[in-house]
Amino acid sequence: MEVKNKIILALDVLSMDQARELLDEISDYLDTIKIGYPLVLAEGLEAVTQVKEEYQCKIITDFKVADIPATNQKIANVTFQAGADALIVHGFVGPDSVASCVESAEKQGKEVFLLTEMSHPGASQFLQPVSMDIAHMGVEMGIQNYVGPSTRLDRLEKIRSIIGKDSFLISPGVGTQGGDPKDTLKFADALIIGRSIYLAPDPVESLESIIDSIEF
Ligand code: O7E
Repeated sequence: MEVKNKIILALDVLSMDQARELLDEISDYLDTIKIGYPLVLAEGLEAVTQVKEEYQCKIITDFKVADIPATNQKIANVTFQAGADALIVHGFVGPDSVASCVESAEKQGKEVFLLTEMSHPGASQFLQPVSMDIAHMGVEMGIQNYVGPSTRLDRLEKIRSIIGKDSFLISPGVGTQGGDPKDTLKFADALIIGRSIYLAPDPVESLESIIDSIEF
């Protein structure tokens, strides 16, 4: 997946009015937007369809899908039918659950991102001990796209070494959670950024300064 300016906006606002107000200002800098539970629970799955159509961008839906295969497949089918280009899936549920999303994606010409380790402090307790195994599982399954934390660069580097240089790795945790954009891009292909942009007093200025910090 190609990502303009190597930045994926985490559109974690709670209404389409807020989403449009933000995107009217900054959409020229972006071509890939992540939409997850906050906006979809507030406005419905139509939010995915609307943002994609109105701003002509790729949508990665972040439902961190983590159910049995049959349920995962229904979630994936409905999400892709709403226009999502990619779906983020948890790896800890195992290969059969992940495979059901991959199957749905392949049928519809869409993509799956496998979530390995998360960026928040609590991820160290249960997820971290298995996150490299999840990355290995992804490689065995032939998965191309991964998510890993910008808040622990030693772990992100390990994930990159497992999945190989040709896989596509996106990384949340930059800015508000403490990760550094440029350092993260030593290992990741693109950053997922939310609050540092949408809570900034001037989102355009914030986004431009992140882009400058990546380029120079
Ligand atoms: O901290 P922010 O505001 O820049 O937002 C980060 C976004 O990335 C937010 O939507 C959050 O839910 C998501 N995220 C993490 O912060 N950490 C993770 O480990 C994983 C995700 C995520 O997006 O998961 C799927 C990619």
